[in-house]
Amino acid sequence: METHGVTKAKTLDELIQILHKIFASDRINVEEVQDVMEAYDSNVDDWKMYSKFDKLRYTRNLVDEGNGKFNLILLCWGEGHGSSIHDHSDSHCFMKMLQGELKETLFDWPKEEGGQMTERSHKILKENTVAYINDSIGLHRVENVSHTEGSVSLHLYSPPFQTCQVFDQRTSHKTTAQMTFWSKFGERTPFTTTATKENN
Ligand code: CSS
Ligand code: FE2
Repeated sequence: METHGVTKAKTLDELIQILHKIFASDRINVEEVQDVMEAYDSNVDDWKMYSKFDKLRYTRNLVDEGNGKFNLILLCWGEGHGSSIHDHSDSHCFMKMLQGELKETLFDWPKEEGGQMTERSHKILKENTVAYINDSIGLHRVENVSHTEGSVSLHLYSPPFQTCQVFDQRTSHKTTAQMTFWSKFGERTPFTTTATKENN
């Protein structure tokens, strides 16, 4: 259905179909993507097969590979779980809240190593809203600050990326982090014995 030019997806599958159409084009309109993701009303029945929580840290669960144009990933954040301060490897990052809330803290890119990082602003992302960031906007940290409720968010990264830079808040020191999946298409990712897998 079209309302104010935005196609409203009734299910997550419909949303994925719409996103495939949008990303078939080479030029993408950030506001259009934000609008279609926001228009979808989160329904747990649509995404529960991807929703997997871990006791220790947030999980990354691959939902769709977007014909190679984007990755759609469901992130499950237990109480108190959070990311490092990180960049987005020159990609677009859209974050749709499906359940609960997350705190997003924005940081400036450090000018030099050695000093504390500058916190620019923070906000609480509410259910069904969509946040957007890219490297020209800055860096961020994302956290579930709730002591009682898990949070679930749906992330669209375009183009897809497998590593990002993470930053130490006190020293601004930067390292490269591997991004791994807890599950893919609803199936637990086989355990690998290579280097420590870390979330970002
Ligand atoms: N960078 C995190 C989520 S905050 S955008 C991740 O995808 O693991
Ligand atoms: Fe991020």
